Amino acid sequence: MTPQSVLVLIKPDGLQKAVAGEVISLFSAGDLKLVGLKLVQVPLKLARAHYGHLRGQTFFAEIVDYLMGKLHGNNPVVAMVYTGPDAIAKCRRIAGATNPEAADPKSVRGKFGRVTTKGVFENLVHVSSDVKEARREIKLWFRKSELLA
Ligand code: IDP
Ligand code: MG
Repeated sequence: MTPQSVLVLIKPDGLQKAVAGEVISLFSAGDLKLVGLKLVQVPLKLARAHYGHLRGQTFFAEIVDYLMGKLHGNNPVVAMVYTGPDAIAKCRRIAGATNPEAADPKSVRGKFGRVTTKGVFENLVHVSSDVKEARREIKLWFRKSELLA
C-alpha cells in the first residue's frame, strides 16, 4: 500500500486537560512515522481556512472559536503529521467517532471528549478525512521545511 500523510491536531481542550502526552501515546499504536510536530496558537484566519468546507454549518462559529482556544483558556493546538501505510484510516480509528458519545470508549474521543450543553462536540482531536483533505491541510499548517523527508 502506498504511504499516506495525515494531519492530526490535538485541539485546545487536549492541552487544557493536560492529556497531550497520552493522546500522542495513543497515536503511537498506529505504528506510523511522525514527520512533523509543533505548537500553534491558532489565529482566526487559519481556523476559518481549516474549517472552510463547514462554513454553512450552524456550528461553524463555535468550531472556529474552539480551534482558536477561546473555549479552553486560550490554549494552543499541537499540530502533527504522520506518514505510513493506511495512515488516514488508522488515525481516524484511533481518534474515534466525531461525536464523543458515539465514539469507542477506548478511542481518544471516547476517553477524553465530551458534548457540551450547547451541543459542541469537544472531541479533542482533528484527523484529516481523506487524501485530498490531508494534502490541503498539511500545506495549510506546515511549511515544507518543517517536515521530515
Ligand atoms: P471530524 O472532525 O470527525 O472529521 P467534521 O465533520 O469534519 O468531523 O467536523 C469538524 C468538527 O466540527 C468536529 O470535529 C466537531 O468538533 C464539530 N462538529 C461536527 N459535527 C458537529 C455537530 O453535529 N454538532 C456539533 N459539533 C460538530
Ligand atoms: Mg473532518
